[in-house]
Amino acid sequence: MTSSGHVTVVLGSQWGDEGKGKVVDLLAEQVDVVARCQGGNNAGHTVVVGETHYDFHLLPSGVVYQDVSCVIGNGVVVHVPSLFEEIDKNAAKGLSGIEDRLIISDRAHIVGDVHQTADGLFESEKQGNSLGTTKKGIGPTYSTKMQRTGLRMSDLLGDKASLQEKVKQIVQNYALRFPQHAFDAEAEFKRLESYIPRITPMIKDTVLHMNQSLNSNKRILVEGANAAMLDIDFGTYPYVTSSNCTVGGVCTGLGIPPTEITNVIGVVKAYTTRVGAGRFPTELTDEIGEAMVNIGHEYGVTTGRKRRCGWLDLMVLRYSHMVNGFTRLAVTKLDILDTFKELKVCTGYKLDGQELLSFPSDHTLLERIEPVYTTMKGWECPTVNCRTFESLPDQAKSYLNLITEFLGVKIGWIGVGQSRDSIIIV
Ligand code: 2SA
Ligand code: GDP
Ligand code: MG
Repeated sequence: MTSSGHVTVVLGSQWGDEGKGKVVDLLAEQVDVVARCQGGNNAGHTVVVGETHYDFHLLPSGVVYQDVSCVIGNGVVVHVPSLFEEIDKNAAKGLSGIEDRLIISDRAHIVGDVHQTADGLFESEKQGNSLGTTKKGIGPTYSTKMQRTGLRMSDLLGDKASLQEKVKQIVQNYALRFPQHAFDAEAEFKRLESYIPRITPMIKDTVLHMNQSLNSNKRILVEGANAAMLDIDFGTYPYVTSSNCTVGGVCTGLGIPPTEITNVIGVVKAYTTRVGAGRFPTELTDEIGEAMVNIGHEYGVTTGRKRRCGWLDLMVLRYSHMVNGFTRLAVTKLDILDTFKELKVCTGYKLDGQELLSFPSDHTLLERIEPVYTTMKGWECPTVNCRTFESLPDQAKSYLNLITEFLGVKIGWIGVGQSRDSIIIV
């Protein structure tokens, strides 16, 4: 191993949709490789370049740069027809040669249609207690991976009879679990078989590729999906996704050593949002929360679902920083707060009158937590044209300084609009 480490990681610090796509787009201009390490097409990452809006789900957002090579790592779960659709949609928008510069790990697990069906069935059987998944088959696919009955990309390259047998086993398991549903193992196999000619050239040993890239001093950017509070271990379990969205997922999802990671950028939305079920302590169910939804256009990129909004929660960020060790923060959507008269920031939690030192593991406690707020005056003027920290209104500077001081991490970027150039580089 001769590399000195050139890996920058971009991670969501809250409940997702912080603007990771925009931050990756900004940084991808200076790198050679952009890689996804976990999640699947539950993710929805937006990149806005001039008049063109891109929404990426499986493709790393760096694909907008023609000279960047893209990696879908072993930790990602891939629904192959959705990937093809995404490639075609973006080719129609003018991104050329995607298939020539995309490689997919031979160890990545395949999301079958059967997993997506099962996701929907598990959700409907929970009735009022559903998790609010994206129904993209993420949980069921990671479950089969852990049960060691999953299908991997390498299975598409091998013996057809063995592939057919593996598909049959997975489908039969779900047929036993959901006898009311008509599953068709043969149709599932035929569909998978039909993807083989197109997907085969993209399937590679990405562990070797990533390590060769490191050894030849290539600059690598890792694009995290979902976020710390949705992490299967550290998030608000069970209202979480099924992968490690925190920094550990980078190593296990790509096969690169932790010592190669030089920068960990935490993307922080200037307020809090959450889509799907599960509580968050600073949620606003009043007109202020509704104003955040409307001004911030808070609707899911994958499902179109409305995102719930609330005040910025520094207890969440401190916890997220404990797990991830952020070296810099990218604060996004500051402009969405431009019109608010007053802003609150959560700086502590109380439970039965006692101060909590960290984020609790028990989700049921979240409804009893009393957030301790610091109230600040809003800046009530546009920030969209600000391009330096100094040019921001004083109250906005104080808001950002509070984040830095509370966490002890510097802010490197401040988002003040959707487009690529609406950014302050500090
Ligand atoms: P899943 O489908 O099993 O991963 O769902 C489990 C929980 O994880 C949440 N989740 C997300 N939260 C925010 N953004 C996500 N991506 C899309 C977006 C979401 C969308 O970018 O807007 O379009 O609705 C995402 N993906 C999963 C999910 O809401 C469940 O709470
Ligand atoms: P991701 O999943 O973290 O990549 O975030 P999403 O793309 O799901 O959602 C973030 C939304 O905020 C997208 O519509 C972005 O275009 C938008 N966005 C990102 N940064 C900013 C910003 O600084 N200001 C504004 N107004 N919008 C932003
Ligand atoms: Mg998103």
